[in-house]
Amino acid sequence: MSSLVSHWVRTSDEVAQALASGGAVVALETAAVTHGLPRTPLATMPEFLNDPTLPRSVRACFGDSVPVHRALGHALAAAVREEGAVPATVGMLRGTLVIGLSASELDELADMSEVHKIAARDVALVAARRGSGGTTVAGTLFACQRATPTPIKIFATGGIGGVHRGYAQLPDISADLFALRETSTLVVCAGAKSILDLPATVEMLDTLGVPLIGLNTPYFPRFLCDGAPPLFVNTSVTDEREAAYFFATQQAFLRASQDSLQQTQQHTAHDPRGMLLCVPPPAAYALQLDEMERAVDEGLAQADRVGARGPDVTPVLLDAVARATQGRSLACNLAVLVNNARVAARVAVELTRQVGGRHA
Ligand code: PSU
Ligand code: MN
Repeated sequence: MSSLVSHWVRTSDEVAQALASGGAVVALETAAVTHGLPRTPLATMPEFLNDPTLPRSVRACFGDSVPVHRALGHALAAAVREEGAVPATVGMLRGTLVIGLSASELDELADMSEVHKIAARDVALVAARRGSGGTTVAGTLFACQRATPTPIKIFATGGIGGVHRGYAQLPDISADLFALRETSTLVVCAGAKSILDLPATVEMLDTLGVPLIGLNTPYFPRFLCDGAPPLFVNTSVTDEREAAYFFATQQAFLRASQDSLQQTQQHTAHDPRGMLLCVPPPAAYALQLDEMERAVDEGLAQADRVGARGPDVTPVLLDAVARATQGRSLACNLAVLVNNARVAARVAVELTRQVGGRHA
């Protein structure tokens, strides 16, 4: 099977074969690899390395001398495989948007000194210069829709981007939010990153009409902190099977309504297409809200000092928060990313089992 659509977008053979046979596939982003994590080994976080709840194949990725960011891509792929799904790690290598990076391609991306942070807008800009980089949620959703022979339906990340604090002065709103509305993909996340203005982010998701489903929680999680009032999801499900059912139903509705629109020759570009499955951070790692807020304040001051703007804001904040929490935010960030990958894989497997799931 030739999965090469063009030299701009390439779906790996393994991912293409899984998609062709209706198998479980989970897309993974790489902006967290290239821009979200320190490029140093995990030695300072023994509690994460020794966590008995992690599959051995996942823990094995974090060797003593492996930089965290390099280990992460492998760990997420391993977590997805443990649950019986095929990982489709997305990233750009020398101008090609690759859907299903191999282990060596992942290392290549992690080791590059000049990497871009690629949202949907940036895909063509970076490709034009044959550049490389990690895809954000928005960039990865762009890729999900263009996978061959069928789009990828399930995608795992840590925390999505959203409305930044101080948006009234400077409207920094992540392209992730708009991509979520436009792409027919279920995104598994721990809500939006704690560094954001979360009430404003939830309002924006509401305005855009992105459905928020909580996995065993009524609250919209705060990435590294548990959810709490007044931020709620729209509905909550008890397990991955029910999450898959909700998503399959949304997709069936979309197909049915598109059919009837076509029959009457109407067009609409404004159906909400995506869905957010919100998973709280694993309890053993979650940070307290007041501690998180103090750390974010330090991060914001730091971002201000270095004059961070645009795509640089999120990495600067994440780094400052990690230092302010003595690395505990980092351990939690990793736990969240791995946990979400596992949940996403279980949902993907459930989706293949459910009637209509295959074509959802
Ligand atoms: N989740 C993490 N770490 C990260 C990100 C998500 O645990 O670094 C990345 C995602 O790729 C997300 C991006 O799309 O941060 C948001 O960046 P911005 O606010 O510039 O849109
Ligand atoms: Mn931004």
